[in-house]
Amino acid sequence: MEKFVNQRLSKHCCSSDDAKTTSPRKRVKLLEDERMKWEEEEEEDEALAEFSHPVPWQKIESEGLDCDYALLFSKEEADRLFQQLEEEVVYATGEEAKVHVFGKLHNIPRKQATYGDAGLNYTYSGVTRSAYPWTPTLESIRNAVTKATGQTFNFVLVNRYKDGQDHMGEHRDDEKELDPLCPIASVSLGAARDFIFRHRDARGKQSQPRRQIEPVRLELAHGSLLLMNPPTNTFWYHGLPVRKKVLVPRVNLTFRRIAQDGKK
Ligand SMILES: O=C(O)CCC(=O)C(=O)O
Repeated sequence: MEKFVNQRLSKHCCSSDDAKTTSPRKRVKLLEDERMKWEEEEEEDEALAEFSHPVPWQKIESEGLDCDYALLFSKEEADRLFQQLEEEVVYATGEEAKVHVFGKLHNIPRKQATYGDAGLNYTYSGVTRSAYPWTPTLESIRNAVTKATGQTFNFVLVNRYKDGQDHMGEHRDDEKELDPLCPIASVSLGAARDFIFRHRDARGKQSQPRRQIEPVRLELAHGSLLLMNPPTNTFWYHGLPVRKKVLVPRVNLTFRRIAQDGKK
């Protein structure tokens, strides 16, 4: 390693002419500057190596839809993370577990929790939720997602589906406080579930959809990461339909970046 460092330093640094004309003190200074520059380059290389962590990304595209999908965690890692989340996450109860639809409070067909950086709020489905401080497991999953994508996140919405009866209706995550340039990173643990995107212009009555655009159907596996890149959530709704044959639970984490004016 030292040999390599020296080779790189001598390549960048003092030619034999420099060596003749530069004072020893100045030469030491030059060498120090070069070493620091080299160390910075080395850190950048390491960071890039992390982003090119061998995640076998799969591209999913359609008109205005841009997603990346990968298995981020091995089965063993995903099993362990699922168990840890079952112990750590505190889900909302009572009024906190309801959403506003057409002016009325409704129970939601799953459990929810919100975690994130101090002072962050998120408003969706007519309710505002503040972030609990990150748990160790949520923070370590967030860091793994950042390593794999190069994106940073300050908030996560946790959804727990006890079985295939629990579900989520079609919606777009297009709230104004979300950073529009940041993808939403969705990590799934537990039961594999179907996940369906529908273009906003193809919604409406089945008999008369406004435009014929095929829905995009995925199965989100245990340990998977789905990146919904902009502008996907402008044009496409997504939802998690009922699947009566699914008998085991699933936990989904959607990591988001809330713009700082989303703070209290
Ligand atoms: O559970 C899922 O995969 C869907 C989650 C979702 O759509 C959301 O959090 O907005």
